[in-house]
Amino acid sequence: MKYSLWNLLRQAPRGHRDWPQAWRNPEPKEAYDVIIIGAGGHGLATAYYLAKEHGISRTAVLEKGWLGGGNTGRNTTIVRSNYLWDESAHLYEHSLRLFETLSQDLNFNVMFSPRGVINLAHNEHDLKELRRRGHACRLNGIDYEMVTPREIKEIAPIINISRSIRYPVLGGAMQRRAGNARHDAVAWGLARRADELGVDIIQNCEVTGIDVRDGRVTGVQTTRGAIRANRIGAVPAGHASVVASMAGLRLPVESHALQAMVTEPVKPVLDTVIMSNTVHVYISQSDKGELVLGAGIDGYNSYSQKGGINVIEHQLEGLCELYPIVSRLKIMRVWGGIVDIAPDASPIISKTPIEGFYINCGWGTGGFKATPGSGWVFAHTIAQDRPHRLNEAFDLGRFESGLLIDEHGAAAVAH
Ligand code: FAD
Ligand code: PYC
Repeated sequence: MKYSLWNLLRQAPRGHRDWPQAWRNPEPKEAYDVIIIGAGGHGLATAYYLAKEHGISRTAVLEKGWLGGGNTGRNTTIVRSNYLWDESAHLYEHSLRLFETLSQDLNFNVMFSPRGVINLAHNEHDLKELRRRGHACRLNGIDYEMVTPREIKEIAPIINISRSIRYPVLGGAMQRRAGNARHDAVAWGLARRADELGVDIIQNCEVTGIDVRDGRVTGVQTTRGAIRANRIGAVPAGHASVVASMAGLRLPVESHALQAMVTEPVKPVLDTVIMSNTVHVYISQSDKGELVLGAGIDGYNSYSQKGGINVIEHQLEGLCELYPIVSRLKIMRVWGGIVDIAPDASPIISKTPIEGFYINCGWGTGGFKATPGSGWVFAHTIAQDRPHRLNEAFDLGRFESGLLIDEHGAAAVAH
C-alpha cells in the first residue's frame, strides 16, 4: 500500500478500522540462514540490510519482548555525527547519511528532522575539546562550527547565558545537519520493510542458550524451542554480556541505567537540540510539544530499567538554571533504559572467536543515531564473514592490541 496524501484522505472516513498489518507474527521455523538476537533498531536494520544488500532473507529476528521495546523505544532521538576520531566520524557520518534518506528508502516517515545539535561549553576545557573536535570533524568533511553565547541565545531564546550562574555558557559548537528522528518510527519502518522482504520477526521469544559445537555456532535455545542457524548476530544492547556468556564469551562492557524524562506539552519554544556534557543535561522539544530532557548515566551497574533519583535531581538543578522556564513545567514521565558501555565509549561490531557468532554492542548512551549505519555494516560483516572497512576498527581485538577509540568527549552524555 502506498502512503500518499490521497491514500490518507481515502482511508480517513473508515476511522481506525481495517488497517493493513504492518508485519506478520510468524511461528519460528526449525532453521534459518541467519538468526539475529534482539529486535531493537540495530537488529532490525541488520536483518533489513541483509535482505536488501546481500539477498539473505531466510533470517529470524528473535525478540524477548516486543520489537523496539528496549533502548530503541526509550531514547531521546538525537542523531548526529560529530565524533573525534576518523573511525567513528566515518561510521556515524555514514549513518547520518542513511538517516537523510531513510523515510524514502523504507517508504515510512521516520520524521528525520535536521534541526541542529549544539554542544555547550561551560569551562575552558570544554571550549578546547569542542574546538579540537570541530577541527577533526571538518577534516573528515563533517560540519561542526563554534558558536558564541550570543549566537546560541539567538537560536534558543529560552537559554540563560548570564555569566553569573553556576554553569555559565562560555560558547558551544553546532552541527547543523544533526537533529532528531522519531525512534518508534525507525523501528516500525525497518520492521515493516524487513518483513516484506521475507524476514521473520518473532516477538516474545527469549534466547536462553547458544549452541556451540567444535568452535562454531549451530543454533539457539529459546523460550519457544530450539532454532538452528550457522550464523548468529547478537544485538541485545544492555544484555550483551548476558547473551555473549551463553556462548562462553566474556565481553568488556558494563551495563548502566540511563534516564530521561518529558515535561507536559507546551507551544513551540525550542527548535534545536542543546546538550551539556559537563552539567549532565540535554534538551529538545518533541513534535507533541513536550520538552525532552536527558541526564547522565547512573554510576553503578544495573539491569534495572529505572535509575536513581539523585541523577534526576542533579539534572533538574542544571536544567532550571540553564532553562528557567522548565521550573514552571510539570514532569509527565521519567523512564530508564539499560545501556552497555565499553571502556573507550565506542561500539563493538565484530566477529568473535566462535565461528559464525557475531556481536554488535557497546553503543552505550549513543547508539540510536547509528541505527541504520550499524545495521548496514553488521549485515556486511555477517554476510561476508569479514568486517566492512567502516567497522574493522571496532572489533574485539582492540581490547588486546590497545588500539582503543576513545570517544568519551563525543559521547556527549557523561559516563
Ligand atoms: P535495543 O533497542 O535495546 O534492542 C536490543 C533488544 O534485544 C531489546 O529489544 C531486548 O529486549 C532484546 N534482547 C535482549 N536480550 C535478549 C534475549 N536473550 N533474547 C531475545 N531478545 C533479547 N542514542 C542516541 O544516539 N541518541 C539519543 O538521544 C539517545 N538517548 C538515549 C536516552 C536514553 C534514556 C537511553 C536509555 C538511551 C539513549 N540512547 C541514545 C542510546 C540508544 O537508545 C541505544 O544505543 C540504541 O537504541 C541501541 O539500539 P539497539 O537496537 O542495539 O538496542
Ligand atoms: O549520543 O547524542 C547522543 C545522546 C543524546 C542523548 C543521549 N545520547
